[in-house]
Amino acid sequence: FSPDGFEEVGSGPLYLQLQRRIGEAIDTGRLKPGDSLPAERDMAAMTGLSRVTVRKAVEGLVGSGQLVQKRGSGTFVAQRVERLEQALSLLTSFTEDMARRGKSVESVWLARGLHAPAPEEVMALGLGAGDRVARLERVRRSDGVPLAIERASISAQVLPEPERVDASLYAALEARGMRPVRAVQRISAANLGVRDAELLHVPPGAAGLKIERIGYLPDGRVVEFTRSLYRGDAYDFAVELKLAP
Ligand code: 16G
Repeated sequence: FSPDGFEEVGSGPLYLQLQRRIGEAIDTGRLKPGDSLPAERDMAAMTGLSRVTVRKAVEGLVGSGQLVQKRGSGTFVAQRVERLEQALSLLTSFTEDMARRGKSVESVWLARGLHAPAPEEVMALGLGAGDRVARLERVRRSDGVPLAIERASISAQVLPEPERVDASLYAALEARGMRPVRAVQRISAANLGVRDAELLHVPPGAAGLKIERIGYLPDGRVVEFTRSLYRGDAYDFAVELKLAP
Protein backbone atom coordinates (compact mmCIF):
# COMPACT_ATOMS: atom_id res chain seq x y z
CA PHE A 1 0.00 0.00 0.00
CA SER A 2 1.13 3.51 -0.59
CA PRO A 3 0.18 6.97 0.65
CA ASP A 4 -1.46 7.61 -2.73
CA GLY A 5 -4.37 5.51 -1.67
CA PHE A 6 -5.45 1.99 -2.16
CA GLU A 7 -6.57 1.11 -5.65
CA GLU A 8 -8.73 -1.92 -5.80
CA VAL A 9 -6.74 -4.37 -7.88
CA GLY A 10 -7.70 -7.78 -6.69
CA SER A 11 -10.98 -9.40 -5.97
CA GLY A 12 -12.73 -10.22 -2.74
CA PRO A 13 -13.32 -8.16 0.37
CA LEU A 14 -11.13 -5.07 0.81
CA TYR A 15 -9.61 -6.27 4.07
CA LEU A 16 -8.40 -9.43 2.35
CA GLN A 17 -6.89 -7.39 -0.47
CA LEU A 18 -5.03 -5.22 2.03
CA GLN A 19 -3.99 -8.33 3.93
CA ARG A 20 -2.58 -9.83 0.73
CA ARG A 21 -0.73 -6.58 -0.07
CA ILE A 22 0.93 -6.45 3.33
CA GLY A 23 1.69 -10.18 3.11
CA GLU A 24 3.41 -9.62 -0.25
CA ALA A 25 5.44 -6.73 1.15
CA ILE A 26 6.66 -9.10 3.87
CA ASP A 27 7.38 -11.96 1.45
CA THR A 28 9.34 -9.76 -0.93
CA GLY A 29 11.32 -8.17 1.90
CA ARG A 30 9.97 -4.64 1.46
CA LEU A 31 8.80 -5.01 5.03
CA LYS A 32 11.47 -6.71 7.11
CA PRO A 33 11.26 -8.70 10.35
CA GLY A 34 11.04 -6.23 13.22
CA ASP A 35 9.77 -3.32 11.06
CA SER A 36 6.92 -1.47 12.67
CA LEU A 37 3.66 -0.77 10.87
CA PRO A 38 1.97 2.62 10.94
CA ALA A 39 -0.81 3.06 13.47
CA GLU A 40 -4.24 1.86 12.37
CA ARG A 41 -5.46 5.44 12.03
CA ASP A 42 -2.51 6.35 9.77
CA MET A 43 -2.87 3.24 7.65
CA ALA A 44 -6.54 4.08 7.16
CA ALA A 45 -5.59 7.61 6.09
CA MET A 46 -2.84 6.32 3.76
CA THR A 47 -5.02 3.75 2.05
CA GLY A 48 -8.36 5.54 2.13
CA LEU A 49 -9.82 2.43 3.72
CA SER A 50 -11.84 2.45 6.94
CA ARG A 51 -10.21 1.70 10.26
CA VAL A 52 -12.43 -1.35 10.62
CA THR A 53 -11.08 -2.70 7.32
CA VAL A 54 -7.47 -1.99 8.34
CA ARG A 55 -8.04 -3.62 11.72
CA LYS A 56 -9.48 -6.76 10.11
CA ALA A 57 -6.51 -7.03 7.74
CA VAL A 58 -4.01 -6.62 10.58
CA GLU A 59 -5.88 -9.13 12.75
CA GLY A 60 -5.70 -11.67 9.94
CA LEU A 61 -1.93 -11.24 9.62
CA VAL A 62 -1.49 -11.47 13.40
CA GLY A 63 -3.54 -14.66 13.30
CA SER A 64 -1.30 -16.16 10.62
CA GLY A 65 1.82 -15.18 12.55
CA GLN A 66 3.17 -12.67 9.99
CA LEU A 67 2.61 -9.68 12.27
CA VAL A 68 2.88 -9.39 16.03
CA GLN A 69 1.19 -6.86 18.25
CA LYS A 70 2.97 -5.64 21.33
CA ARG A 71 0.82 -3.94 23.89
CA GLY A 72 1.59 -0.27 24.10
CA SER A 73 4.17 -0.22 21.32
CA GLY A 74 2.38 -1.19 18.13
CA THR A 75 2.39 -3.75 15.33
CA PHE A 76 5.55 -5.30 13.90
CA VAL A 77 6.59 -7.74 11.21
CA ALA A 78 7.22 -11.06 12.96
CA GLN A 79 10.71 -12.49 13.21
CA ARG A 80 11.08 -15.55 11.04
CA VAL A 81 12.51 -18.55 12.83
CA GLU A 82 14.61 -21.27 11.40
CA ARG A 83 13.67 -24.55 13.04
CA LEU A 84 16.21 -26.00 15.45
CA GLU A 85 16.78 -29.71 15.90
CA GLN A 86 17.35 -30.58 19.51
CA ALA A 87 18.62 -33.96 20.70
CA LEU A 88 16.43 -35.27 23.50
CA SER A 89 18.91 -37.75 24.93
CA LEU A 90 21.55 -35.22 26.04
CA LEU A 91 21.38 -33.23 29.26
CA THR A 92 22.53 -29.81 28.13
CA SER A 93 21.72 -26.22 29.01
CA PHE A 94 20.17 -23.64 26.72
CA THR A 95 23.39 -21.62 26.81
CA GLU A 96 25.47 -24.64 25.77
CA ASP A 97 23.00 -25.63 23.05
CA MET A 98 23.15 -22.22 21.45
CA ALA A 99 26.92 -21.91 21.82
CA ARG A 100 27.28 -25.21 19.97
CA ARG A 101 25.18 -23.81 17.14
CA GLY A 102 27.26 -20.63 17.05
CA LYS A 103 24.28 -18.55 18.12
CA SER A 104 24.00 -15.82 20.70
CA VAL A 105 21.94 -16.16 23.89
CA GLU A 106 19.94 -13.43 25.54
CA SER A 107 17.68 -13.86 28.55
CA VAL A 108 14.87 -11.55 29.51
CA TRP A 109 14.24 -12.01 33.21
CA LEU A 110 10.60 -12.14 34.26
CA ALA A 111 11.32 -13.02 37.89
CA ARG A 112 14.33 -14.03 39.95
CA GLY A 113 13.96 -14.37 43.72
CA LEU A 114 13.15 -16.47 46.78
CA HIS A 115 9.59 -17.49 47.56
CA ALA A 116 7.45 -19.72 49.75
CA PRO A 117 7.06 -22.84 47.59
CA ALA A 118 3.85 -23.89 45.86
CA PRO A 119 2.62 -27.44 46.59
CA GLU A 120 3.98 -28.79 43.28
CA GLU A 121 7.41 -27.34 44.06
CA VAL A 122 7.38 -28.96 47.53
CA MET A 123 6.51 -32.28 45.90
CA ALA A 124 8.95 -32.11 43.00
CA LEU A 125 11.92 -30.81 44.99
CA GLY A 126 11.20 -32.79 48.16
CA LEU A 127 11.24 -29.62 50.28
CA GLY A 128 10.75 -29.65 54.03
CA ALA A 129 8.57 -27.42 56.20
CA GLY A 130 9.81 -23.82 56.10
CA ASP A 131 12.10 -24.37 53.09
CA ARG A 132 12.11 -21.64 50.50
CA VAL A 133 12.46 -21.91 46.77
CA ALA A 134 14.46 -19.89 44.23
CA ARG A 135 12.36 -19.10 41.16
CA LEU A 136 14.03 -18.08 37.92
CA GLU A 137 11.67 -17.12 35.14
CA ARG A 138 12.96 -15.91 31.82
CA VAL A 139 12.32 -15.68 28.14
CA ARG A 140 15.18 -17.47 26.40
CA ARG A 141 16.17 -15.77 23.18
CA SER A 142 18.75 -16.53 20.56
CA ASP A 143 19.96 -14.10 17.93
CA GLY A 144 17.18 -11.77 19.04
CA VAL A 145 14.37 -14.30 18.57
CA PRO A 146 12.39 -15.48 21.61
CA LEU A 147 12.33 -19.30 21.62
CA ALA A 148 11.08 -20.40 25.04
CA ILE A 149 9.80 -19.29 28.41
CA GLU A 150 11.49 -21.18 31.25
CA ARG A 151 10.35 -21.23 34.85
CA ALA A 152 12.96 -22.97 37.00
CA SER A 153 12.51 -23.80 40.67
CA ILE A 154 15.55 -24.71 42.77
CA SER A 155 15.69 -25.20 46.53
CA ALA A 156 16.93 -22.05 48.29
CA GLN A 157 19.45 -24.27 50.08
CA VAL A 158 21.06 -24.99 46.73
CA LEU A 159 20.67 -21.49 45.30
CA PRO A 160 20.37 -18.99 48.16
CA GLU A 161 21.03 -15.97 45.93
CA PRO A 162 19.11 -16.45 42.69
CA GLU A 163 19.57 -12.79 41.73
CA ARG A 164 23.26 -13.61 41.27
CA VAL A 165 22.52 -16.10 38.47
CA ASP A 166 23.69 -14.38 35.35
CA ALA A 167 23.48 -15.92 31.89
CA SER A 168 23.41 -19.61 32.75
CA LEU A 169 21.59 -21.43 35.55
CA TYR A 170 23.60 -24.60 34.91
CA ALA A 171 26.87 -22.65 35.18
CA ALA A 172 25.68 -21.26 38.55
CA LEU A 173 24.73 -24.76 39.75
CA GLU A 174 28.00 -26.18 38.47
CA ALA A 175 29.95 -23.54 40.43
CA ARG A 176 28.25 -24.86 43.56
CA GLY A 177 28.88 -28.51 42.61
CA MET A 178 25.15 -28.96 42.11
CA ARG A 179 24.67 -29.37 38.40
CA PRO A 180 22.17 -32.11 37.49
CA VAL A 181 23.73 -35.24 35.97
CA ARG A 182 20.48 -36.92 34.99
CA ALA A 183 17.02 -35.63 34.22
CA VAL A 184 13.55 -36.82 33.41
CA GLN A 185 11.72 -34.72 30.88
CA ARG A 186 8.05 -34.75 29.94
CA ILE A 187 6.81 -33.05 26.81
CA SER A 188 3.20 -32.27 26.04
CA ALA A 189 1.31 -30.11 23.59
CA ALA A 190 -0.06 -26.73 24.62
CA ASN A 191 -1.72 -23.78 22.98
CA LEU A 192 -0.06 -20.59 24.14
CA GLY A 193 -2.17 -18.17 26.16
CA VAL A 194 -2.28 -14.47 25.37
CA ARG A 195 0.55 -13.40 27.69
CA ASP A 196 2.92 -16.28 26.86
CA ALA A 197 2.22 -15.82 23.13
CA GLU A 198 3.07 -12.14 23.41
CA LEU A 199 6.34 -12.94 25.18
CA LEU A 200 7.24 -15.39 22.42
CA HIS A 201 6.10 -13.12 19.57
CA VAL A 202 3.58 -15.60 18.21
CA PRO A 203 -0.18 -15.24 17.79
CA PRO A 204 -2.35 -16.14 20.79
CA GLY A 205 -3.29 -19.81 20.71
CA ALA A 206 -0.20 -20.77 18.66
CA ALA A 207 1.16 -24.27 19.15
CA GLY A 208 3.70 -24.71 21.90
CA LEU A 209 5.47 -27.54 23.68
CA LYS A 210 5.19 -27.70 27.42
CA ILE A 211 8.36 -29.26 28.82
CA GLU A 212 8.88 -30.25 32.40
CA ARG A 213 12.37 -31.21 33.50
CA ILE A 214 13.29 -32.78 36.82
CA GLY A 215 17.06 -32.79 37.24
CA TYR A 216 18.91 -35.09 39.64
CA LEU A 217 22.24 -34.96 41.45
CA PRO A 218 24.56 -38.00 41.41
CA ASP A 219 23.16 -39.07 44.82
CA GLY A 220 19.60 -39.13 43.44
CA ARG A 221 18.34 -35.93 45.05
CA VAL A 222 16.24 -33.63 42.89
CA VAL A 223 17.98 -30.32 42.22
CA GLU A 224 15.93 -28.75 39.43
CA PHE A 225 12.22 -28.51 38.64
CA THR A 226 11.72 -26.51 35.46
CA ARG A 227 8.55 -25.89 33.52
CA SER A 228 9.03 -24.44 30.08
CA LEU A 229 7.03 -23.43 27.06
CA TYR A 230 8.86 -23.82 23.78
CA ARG A 231 7.66 -22.37 20.51
CA GLY A 232 6.12 -25.10 18.39
CA ASP A 233 7.27 -23.39 15.19
CA ALA A 234 10.90 -23.30 16.29
CA TYR A 235 11.85 -26.74 17.59
CA ASP A 236 12.11 -30.32 16.41
CA PHE A 237 12.99 -32.66 19.25
CA ALA A 238 14.77 -35.77 18.03
CA VAL A 239 15.74 -38.97 19.78
CA GLU A 240 17.35 -42.21 18.67
CA LEU A 241 15.32 -45.34 19.34
CA LYS A 242 16.74 -48.79 19.93
CA LEU A 243 15.01 -52.08 19.30
CA ALA A 244 12.96 -53.14 22.33
CA PRO A 245 14.49 -56.21 24.04
C1 16G B 1 17.50 -25.96 29.28
C2 16G B 1 16.56 -26.78 30.13
C3 16G B 1 16.25 -26.15 31.46
C4 16G B 1 17.52 -25.66 32.13
C5 16G B 1 18.24 -24.72 31.21
C6 16G B 1 19.52 -24.18 31.80
C7 16G B 1 14.99 -27.78 28.48
C8 16G B 1 13.61 -28.03 28.11
N1 16G B 1 15.25 -27.05 29.53
O1 16G B 1 16.86 -24.95 28.63
O2 16G B 1 15.63 -27.13 32.27
O3 16G B 1 17.19 -25.01 33.33
O4 16G B 1 18.57 -25.41 30.02
O5 16G B 1 20.05 -23.29 30.87
O6 16G B 1 15.86 -28.27 27.84
P1 16G B 1 21.13 -22.20 31.22
O7 16G B 1 22.25 -22.87 31.91
O8 16G B 1 21.49 -21.59 29.93
O9 16G B 1 20.46 -21.21 32.16
